[in-house]
Amino acid sequence: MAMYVLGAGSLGCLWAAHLAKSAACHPTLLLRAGSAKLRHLKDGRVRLRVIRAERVLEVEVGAEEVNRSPATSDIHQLLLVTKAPAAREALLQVAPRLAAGAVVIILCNGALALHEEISEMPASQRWHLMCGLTTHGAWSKADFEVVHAGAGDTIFGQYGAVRMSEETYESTLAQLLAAGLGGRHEAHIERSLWLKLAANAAINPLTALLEKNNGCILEEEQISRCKEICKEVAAVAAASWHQQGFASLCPSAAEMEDFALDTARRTSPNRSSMLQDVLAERPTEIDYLNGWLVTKARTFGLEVAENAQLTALIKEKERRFLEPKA
Ligand code: KPL
Repeated sequence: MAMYVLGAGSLGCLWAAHLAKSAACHPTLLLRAGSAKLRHLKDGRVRLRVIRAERVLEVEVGAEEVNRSPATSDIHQLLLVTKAPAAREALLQVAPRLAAGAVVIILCNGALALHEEISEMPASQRWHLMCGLTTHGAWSKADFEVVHAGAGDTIFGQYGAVRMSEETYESTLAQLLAAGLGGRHEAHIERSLWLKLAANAAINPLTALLEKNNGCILEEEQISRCKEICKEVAAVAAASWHQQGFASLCPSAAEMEDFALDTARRTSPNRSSMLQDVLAERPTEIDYLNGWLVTKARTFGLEVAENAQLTALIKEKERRFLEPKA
């Protein structure tokens, strides 16, 4: 079965390389129309290099421009690994190629916010959405060359109103798990997505503001900020779950804090993706993490002062490099 990977950044290359190695499916990387990375393609293929400590994995995978054959509905499985702010536009480009009933696996940071955004796209009514979360840390050394800096885990689950058949779900999951990047099915994926959101809401903006690796979250001052952030995330999660009527599965503030600190511990030498974005002067994912929480909190009449302040500070930092200089 062909698995298309939308997004050729660090996570996209990491997944494409491991999927190719597993031979459980044939991955094809989809590149943005007009991407400068297209120049590396030879006969519709590209060589990926993944560096993990002393070991180097080198494999060839298929690669093509996202809208190469716009008139055909040839894509049945799509792993979405773009940056959250780029996901909607990328999906719009690929939409004509997605077959009815195609499985779209959202494996981006900010998956809760992104799932909400994608569900509002009319075309998404024809797709089956799966969500995943991964705590692997990776960064791009060069085009198609990735350093797999922190081994993490990956969890997948069905999420959304349109459910796929058990058979489709099981076969998609088997291919993803064969990649060997950890992974298991989670019946209550929403619970894990909130835990991951708490980890990203704490680690990403704090490391980006301090310009330090993930391990800095384990310093005393940052632990107490992490606690406050998680308390606010848990309050928004509780309000959201209460509205949906199954509040008993909602993770507590203490569980969120444990998860965030454990993630910081396991990925301590890593640069968070937000720190990488800031250093490369790229737009960050803040609107899909703390920014989304602030908006959500408002709809429930809740105050999330710590998350609001972090959102404002990251936006201020972004403005300094994104706005044209006078
Ligand atoms: O998801 C991450 C990110 O950097 O965006 C973590 C898990 C924090 C790893 O760095």
